[in-house]
Amino acid sequence: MSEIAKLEALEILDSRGNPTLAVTATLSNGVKATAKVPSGASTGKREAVELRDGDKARYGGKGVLNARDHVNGEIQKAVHGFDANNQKALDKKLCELDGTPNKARLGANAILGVSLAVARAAAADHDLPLYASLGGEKANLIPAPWFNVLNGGSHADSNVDFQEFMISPVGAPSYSEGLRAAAETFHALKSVLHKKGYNTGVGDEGGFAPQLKSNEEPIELILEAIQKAGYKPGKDIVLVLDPATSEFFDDGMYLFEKSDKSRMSPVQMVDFWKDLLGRYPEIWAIEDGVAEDDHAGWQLLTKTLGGRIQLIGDDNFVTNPTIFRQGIKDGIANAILIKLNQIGTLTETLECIQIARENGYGAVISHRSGETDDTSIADLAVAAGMGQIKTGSTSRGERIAKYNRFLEIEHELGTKARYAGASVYDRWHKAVKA
Ligand code: 2PG
Ligand code: MG
Repeated sequence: MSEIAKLEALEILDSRGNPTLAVTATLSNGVKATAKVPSGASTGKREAVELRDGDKARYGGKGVLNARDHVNGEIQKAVHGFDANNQKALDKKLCELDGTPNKARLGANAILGVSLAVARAAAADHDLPLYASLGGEKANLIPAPWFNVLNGGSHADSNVDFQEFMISPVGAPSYSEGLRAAAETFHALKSVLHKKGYNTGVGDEGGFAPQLKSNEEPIELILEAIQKAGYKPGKDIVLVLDPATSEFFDDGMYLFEKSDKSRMSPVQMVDFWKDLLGRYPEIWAIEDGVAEDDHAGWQLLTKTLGGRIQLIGDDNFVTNPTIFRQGIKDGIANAILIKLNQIGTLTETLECIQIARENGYGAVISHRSGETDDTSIADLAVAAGMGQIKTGSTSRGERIAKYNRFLEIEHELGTKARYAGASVYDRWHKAVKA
C-alpha cells in the first residue's frame, strides 16, 4: 500500500496570467505527481468556491496563497498516511475536513489540486497512464473533440454576445485525422476572416475573436471555412454552440449587450434556437442555450429541441451530483458538461458522469477558459468513455497540450484505439431523424 507522504502546493499562473495552484503529491515510496488547477470566467453561481486571497496588493486580489497554505498545512496534516489508492475515501475526507457544502473554507482549488495530484501519483505508482488507472483496461475510446474556433462573450473583447462557436470532426476515421481536419479548418477560417478584413487575433480559448456584424455571422464564416478546407459541413464536421446565456440574462430577459442591445424573453430565446436550427442543420449541440436561473426556459428548451439535438447543461448543473439529479427529474437538458473544478473532487466528478450514463444523458468533459499545461482532462475523457470533450481551439499551448495528449494516447493504444466520432454522430443523428 502506498501512502500519502507529502503534499506541496505552489502558486503558479494560468493561461490568463492569473494565479492558480500546482499541487505535488509524494507517496511513501517516493513516487510523485503534480496536478494544476484551472479557472473559469463565465462561472455558474453554484460552483464550488475558488478561494482567492482578496488582497488587492497582490494580483488584484486574485492571489491563492491562502489556498496554497491550506494544502501545505491543514490538508497535508489530515491526509498524511492515507492510502493513495483509495480515491473515494480521500475525497470524502477532504469534503469533511472543509465542512461547508461548497468547499468555501479550504477552497475548491486547494481540494481539487490534492484530489487530482493523488490520483496522478496513484497511477504513476502502478506504472499506468492516468486513463488506464481511472478507466481500466477497456478504456480505449478517444472522444470527438469540440474545437472552439471563434470566441466571444466573456472570453473575447469583441461585439459577439455568444461565447463559443465550435467545430467537431465527427466524420473523421480517427482522432488524429479529426484533429487534422479541425486544424486545417482553423487555418481556413483565418484566411476567410483575413479576406473580409477582420482581425485574426485570438481569444481566451484560442479561437479568433473579431468584431462582427451579428451573433450569427460566425456560423456563416465557419461553414465557409469548413468547405474551403475541403470538408463537408454537417457530415465531416458539425457545429456546436455555447452561447453561455447566463452571462447576459438579467431580470428575466436576455440582453444582447455586446452587439445590438436587443432583448429577448425566454420564450423568444427558445424560438430563436428553433429558428436557427431550421436554418443551420449543421448545428449538433447547444450548451447553456438558456440561463442557469431560467428554470422554465430550460424546461421549454428541452421540450422543444431535446428530441433533435444535444442540449448540454453547464452553468445550471455545475458538475454537482445533487443538482444534476434534480435537473434530470425536472426534465432539463439531455447532456451535462463536466468540469472538475466546478465541484472540486475527482470522485464527485466521476459520480456525475455515472449519473449521466445511467440516465441516458450525454456527458462532455470540459476545460476552463483559464487553463494550464495540465492534461488530466484528456485522460479523464478516455477513462469515462462518454465520447466527447471540449478543450479549446487548435491554438494556444494550454489547449494544444490536451489535444497532443490524445495523440499520445491514440499512439499508445495502437490498434485498440477507437475514435468516438461515428458513434456520437449516430446517436444524435438518429435523434434528429426521429
Ligand atoms: C464554459 C467554459 C469553458 P469558463 O462556459 O463552458 O469553455 O468557460 O471556463 O469561462 O466558465
Ligand atoms: Mg459553458
